[in-house]
This record gives sequence, C-alpha cells and structure tokens, in this order.
Amino acid sequence: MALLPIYTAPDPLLKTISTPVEKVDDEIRKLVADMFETMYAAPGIGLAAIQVGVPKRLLVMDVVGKGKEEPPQPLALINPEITWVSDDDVTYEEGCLSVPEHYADVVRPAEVEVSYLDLDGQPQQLRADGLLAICVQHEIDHLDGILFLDHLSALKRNMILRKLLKQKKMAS
Ligand code: K1U
Ligand code: ZN
Repeated sequence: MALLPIYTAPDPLLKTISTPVEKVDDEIRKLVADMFETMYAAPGIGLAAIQVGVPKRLLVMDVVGKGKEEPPQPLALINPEITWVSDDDVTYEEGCLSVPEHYADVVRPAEVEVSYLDLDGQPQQLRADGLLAICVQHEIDHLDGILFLDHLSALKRNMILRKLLKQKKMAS
C-alpha cells in the first residue's frame, strides 16, 4: 500500500469532471487500498480519486474511522450516482482535505440513495442519512469538479481561496 499526495485548492485539477471506471480490476482495487490508507492517515472521513490526481469516478469513505469504540465502516463506491434525495435539508460545517484548515456551513439534502459498483463490480444501493449522507454528497461533488466552497457565496469562497493561495506561496 502507499500514501498518495492530496491536491489542494486552487489547483485546477480539482475542477476536472472524472470519467466512469470501465472495469473493476486489480488496478482499481490497488488504487482503492491506497486511497483508504491516505484517507485514514490524513485523517479524513472521505476521499475522492481526483483528490489524489486520478480522474476516475470512485470514492472511499469511513465516517466512523479507525481506533474508535465502534468498528470501522470502510465503504468504496465506484461510478456512484445519486438516485433519490429527501425534501428536507441539513446544514453541516464541512471540511475538505483539499481545502486544508478551512470549514464552512453547507446545506444539502438530509437523506440520499446512491447506486454504485462494489469492488467485485457488482451493482449496489446505499441509503444514507446523517454524516454519511453529507459525506457521500461531498465526495460525489468532487467527481464533478465541485468543492464545498462552490456551495458558498462568492465573497466567502474568494476569501478562502485567497488565503489558500497565500498559504501555498508562503510554503514554496
Ligand atoms: O473530501 C474530503 O476532502 C474529505 C472530507 C470529507 C468531509 C468532511 C466533512 C463533511 C463532508 C465531507 C474530510 O474528511 S475533512 C476531515 C474531517 O472532516 C474529519 C477528520 C477526522 C475526523 C473527523 C472528521
Ligand atoms: Zn473534499
């Protein structure tokens, strides 16, 4: 397994619309294993392939995490599609490994249903609420080149982007 580099905003790569996975093979399963290692190390509760520079429609999540009282709940979703959203919304202060050290309230549907392929290439359905519903919507947004910043006002978004750019310049 390997730790992968996480791309951060405003890198234009994060605006990429990822393409569907054509075949779930050992190469995809190795990428998923590396993404789980990278997500747990960050630490994070989700990671989309584009965040590690791979423009394929796949994501990993674990909203429980390792080392907690509950057993970890790793989920890998390949070619995920939202098939249903609830009428009621929820507001959550989101973070993103590609927007380090910045958090903001985002409003999203409170419950969703998602179809996807599992690591054997078999079709599956996920019905999610709570943090899992928020996380899966955030990660599917990444596959369409959307960051949580894009759900904010232009004023808030540009303020954060300017700070990120400054942080990058200071580090280089
Ligand atoms: O997509 C990402 O960059 C991962 C992101 C997922 C996410 C967080 C919050 C709301 C929606 C989606 C993160 O994991 S940021 C880090 C984080 O939230 C966290 C890290 C450790 C423990 C608990 C949470
Ligand atoms: Zn993110």
